[in-house]
Amino acid sequence: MSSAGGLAVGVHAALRETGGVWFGWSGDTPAEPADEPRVFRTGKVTYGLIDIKDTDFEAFYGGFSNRTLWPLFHHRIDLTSFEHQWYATYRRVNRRFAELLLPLLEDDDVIWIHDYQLIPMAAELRRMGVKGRIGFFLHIPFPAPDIYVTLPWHRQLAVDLCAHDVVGFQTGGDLRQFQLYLESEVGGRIGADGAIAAFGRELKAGAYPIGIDVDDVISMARSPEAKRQADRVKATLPGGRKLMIGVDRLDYTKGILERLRAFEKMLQDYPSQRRGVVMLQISAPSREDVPEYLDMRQQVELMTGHLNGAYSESDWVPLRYINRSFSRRALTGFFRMSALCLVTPLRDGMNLVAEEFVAAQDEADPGVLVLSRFAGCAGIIDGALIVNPYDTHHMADTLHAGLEMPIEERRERWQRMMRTVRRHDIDAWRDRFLADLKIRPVATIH
Ligand code: ADQ
Repeated sequence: MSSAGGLAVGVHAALRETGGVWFGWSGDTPAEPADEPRVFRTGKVTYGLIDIKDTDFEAFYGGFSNRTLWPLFHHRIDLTSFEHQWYATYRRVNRRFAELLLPLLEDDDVIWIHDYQLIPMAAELRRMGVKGRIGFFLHIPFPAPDIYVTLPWHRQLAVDLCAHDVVGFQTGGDLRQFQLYLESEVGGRIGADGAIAAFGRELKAGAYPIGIDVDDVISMARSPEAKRQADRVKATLPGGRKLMIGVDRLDYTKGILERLRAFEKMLQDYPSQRRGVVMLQISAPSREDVPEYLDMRQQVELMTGHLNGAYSESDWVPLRYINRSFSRRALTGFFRMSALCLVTPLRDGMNLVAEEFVAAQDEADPGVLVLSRFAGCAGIIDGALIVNPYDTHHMADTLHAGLEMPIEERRERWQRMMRTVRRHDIDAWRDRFLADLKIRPVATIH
């Protein structure tokens, strides 16, 4: 897998073990897509991959998915575009996905659909006569109803969500927003255990926080490749200089600018930290055809230039900014040698980087996690230093405190973090969701 992204990492880890059919976009956008999926098998997983027509791709993916649903669901109405033609294409592509999946289905198949690009797919399958159990998991946050209703098609997408048997969200907060919307806008009713009655259907909605494959990350972090990568960085940090790290897709939801501002403020307010610390920000290029991402990249580049220009000395540069993706092994090596990791999204479904950082640590000398309260995983990980990324002063103080934290406290916090990351790992997520999906809801609402 070459792209940096939490969905692919998480879902692959879950499927590798149980086996099943992975059905999705091939990554290709030809002028004349084939009429059937390309099917092949690797290990226990059968892949059915389909192309998206070049002329549909822009509106479906770069348009409705990433310039309408993505910003809106992350509370960025200011960056949201509402285009009827994008929406029409989004529905058409979802119908085609359903049509191409249909011949591969057997009667007792359980279908699990992932993320905001495919909200209407189950409703299309139902229209084609599919009666089996269908679940949906939303990897990103669900917005507050006041924001969600700015979407001209909010009702239609809610009907689509309710065509599933189980709808999963990352956090209890996301689940509540969805329930509030159904109750206040469309006369839906909420029963015990997440039961919902809406649009003439009954379903279950729940919170299923996604996690990581903890042992896989541990073994990557201890691998020779991770060590080699870490040693290369260590060789550039003379005299016990500490490394702080940030790793994300270059996305405006990740709070990268806010993080850099806090780093600058820390250098300003705590001159004793200067020369003693280097920040490594690794931002994988993402959605580069979307103009808002280009803007974001330019702002980060400007800020990097400013920060290094203002604070560097002849033998010390505070910020290393890398705009490319690394292998997951290399990342775990960097995590393991870092004294502190900054995960500061303005809004984020869960955030797997935070969990990967925790799992990659050396338990004898673990690093500190500084975590935004707006990451879904802030409700899961116990032991991180929680910050508000809009509060630059407090974040700067927290960075200083994190860098100075005594070893006993680091160990104690890390143990708590690791316990919670393990309890909510990828297997727990998959098993809980599938257990709910495979049983018919017991609670009915009248
Ligand atoms: P993402 O927004 O992509 O995921 P995240 O959960 O942090 O965010 O997952 C990113 C994944 O990509 C991690 O496994 C990370 O290691 C990898 N990655 C990030 N930057 C990288 C880089 N520079 N090079 C290589 N790999 C990199 C979406 C939602 C999240 C949700 C996940 C899973 O936005 O909120 O947690 O799905 O549901």
